[in-house]
Amino acid sequence: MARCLRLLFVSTPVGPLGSGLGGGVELTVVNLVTALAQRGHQIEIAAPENSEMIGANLIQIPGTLQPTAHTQGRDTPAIMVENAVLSNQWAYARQVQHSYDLIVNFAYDWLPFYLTPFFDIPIAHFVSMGSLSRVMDRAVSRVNDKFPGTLGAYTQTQVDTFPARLTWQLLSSAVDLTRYNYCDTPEAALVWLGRISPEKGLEDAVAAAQETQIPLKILGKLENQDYWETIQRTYPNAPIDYLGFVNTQQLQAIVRRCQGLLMTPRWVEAFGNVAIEALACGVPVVAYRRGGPAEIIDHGQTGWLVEPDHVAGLVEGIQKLDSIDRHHCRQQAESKYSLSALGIRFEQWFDTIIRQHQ
Ligand code: HBI
Repeated sequence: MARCLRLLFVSTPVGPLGSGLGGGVELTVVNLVTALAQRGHQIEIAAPENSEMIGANLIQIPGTLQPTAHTQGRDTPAIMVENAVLSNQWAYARQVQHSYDLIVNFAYDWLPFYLTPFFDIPIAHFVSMGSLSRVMDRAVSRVNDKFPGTLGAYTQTQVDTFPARLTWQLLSSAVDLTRYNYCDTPEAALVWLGRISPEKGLEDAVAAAQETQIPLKILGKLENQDYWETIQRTYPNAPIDYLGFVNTQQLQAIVRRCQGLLMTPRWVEAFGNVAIEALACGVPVVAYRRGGPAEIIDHGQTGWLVEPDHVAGLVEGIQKLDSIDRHHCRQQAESKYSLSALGIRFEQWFDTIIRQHQ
């Protein structure tokens, strides 16, 4: 096992850890802290104030939250708000950098990529979404050229959205299986998980619920109120039930009792952590064949991959859910998405970066 690493994680600036605003990357940070601490590494996390995480050494950084990149266009400029928590996080990181072997960036923002050459300590950049803007593509490419091997991502389909010449470490994702309880006898209900925002395509899942009249439970951060109200107005007869943003314990207690999870990404979902959370409960997934879910779901074995943006395909997949072996779904989560395997992958990536930097 590698020596004990002293790691500084700099979390996403769009929201405090535990708020749900950071979406899948929050879960990745939580899982990584658990997996790497189990391997003897020391981790501290510089995160926006009001962050909460059991068992983590949090450094609460004040300042204004960063506007989310996934709502901007390809020509959006790099944004720096007044008293940005992003700039305060990186001023702190620069100040304390010599107490660490490696800094790990989880922000999908221009500043940390631009600052990398000005740091003495190496920085690993975990990129949590596909390509969204030219300014970020350029910032990511410059880090790739000056510090090859320091770009990490979830999946091949995600990195395929970036300029082809970049080299990436593919790290996939994981779930803490001890937090998800398998259920063999579901109720007649479906579930949809995620930030309620247009790129997540919730309207298609609601349309499928209206067509099948199977109750659909909806869980996640209500990020876009107008979008949510439009969906409700468009599908007045859909049997839907919005249960808010809940913690993992409450989420799995609801998900495990459902027949299946619906995934309807409009964008190239970098991974889709909700898919492996469902599998960990034995819940099969009906997903658009797009982005991370297309790499995670084994068609016909752990769910059904359907034609993107076609509600009819979702309905067809829903009607075939009971032919999927739920126990096999749990087994796939255990064999492909365990926390210990995640810890080893990241530890090897970090070791390589530190060795190359010396
Ligand atoms: N937007 N500007 C910005 N920075 C982030 O780190 C960021 C984001 N939007 C979404 C997001 N992170 C996470 O929800 C995804 O990476 C999962």
